[in-house]
Amino acid sequence: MDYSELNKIVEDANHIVILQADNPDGDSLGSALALEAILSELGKKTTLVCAIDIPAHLKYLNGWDRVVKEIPNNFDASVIVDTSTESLFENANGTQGMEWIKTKPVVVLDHHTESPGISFATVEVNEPVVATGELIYKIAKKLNWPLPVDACEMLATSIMSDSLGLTTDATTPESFRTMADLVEAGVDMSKLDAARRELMKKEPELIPYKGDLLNRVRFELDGQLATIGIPWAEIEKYSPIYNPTMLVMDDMRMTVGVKLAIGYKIYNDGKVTAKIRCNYGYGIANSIAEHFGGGGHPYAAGFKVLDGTSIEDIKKRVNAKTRELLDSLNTKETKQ
Ligand SMILES: [Mn+2]
Repeated sequence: MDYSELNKIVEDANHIVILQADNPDGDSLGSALALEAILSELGKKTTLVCAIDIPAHLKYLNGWDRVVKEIPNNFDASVIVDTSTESLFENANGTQGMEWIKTKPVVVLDHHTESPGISFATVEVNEPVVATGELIYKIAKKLNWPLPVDACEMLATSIMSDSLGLTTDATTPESFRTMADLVEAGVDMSKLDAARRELMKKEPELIPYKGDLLNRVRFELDGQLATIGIPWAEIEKYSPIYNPTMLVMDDMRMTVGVKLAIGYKIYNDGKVTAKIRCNYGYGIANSIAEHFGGGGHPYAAGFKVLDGTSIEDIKKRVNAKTRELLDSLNTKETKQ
């Protein structure tokens, strides 16, 4: 791919909107901020837009507070980062701003190669790299775009975020080479990581609460499934400062014998939500979630039950389904 069409759109535009979907993460925000730095260096005006508040854990990325919720009314082109799924623009779809986007050139930069695509895109660049940040680096090199060190920091953050520190399946030698180039360009990984860790620090009251939660973890299905239940009083008290389930999810998964962990939240109106996380080799989260009307990925999925079924009944049905799915995995293993 020569990126010439993309280059032409950027060259012809003065004011470029950089758009993230409704699920901002380290890659989408890092990519947006990197593009902002690169395009500014090219003399362009940029506006960063995301219809959803930037989550607290991403606020160590300098510039997150420049992201606005509304699409401006005068600009020349837009760049959508890290998505090729129109339904992920639920909050913007139907707004006047989104109509403006559709009347001007739209560049999509993404790495979700299985996604349906954006119907109103002028140019879609969707390559099987580990992060949109890696793609932007590749394009910047090819087009001789400037790469100021703040842009490099954001690209490094994108890559480390989506590759979970260069450890996922989708991480390639090229991802490592890109990271090496970025470090050579002046990115200080220890400084970036210190900033991220600072933001991960927890409020003191969460520490004894985490102890309570750990005491309440149940091991079921012969220790293959770890579960935790969070009642409404705790959701109300702790959710504003931390997602209770996530306080113990990693501990549950990092237990010998455990193949998956499920966190249930029981709301005051009877609603029950389940968050499912699976360990490597046991990617059945989406199959469980879909059985109960939810969805997600093999290793991370979730569902909601709104019809008032009791938590005990839900757990019984989930355990039965989980047992069935784990058994069929075992059968497959034996056959090999
Ligand atoms: Mn991504």
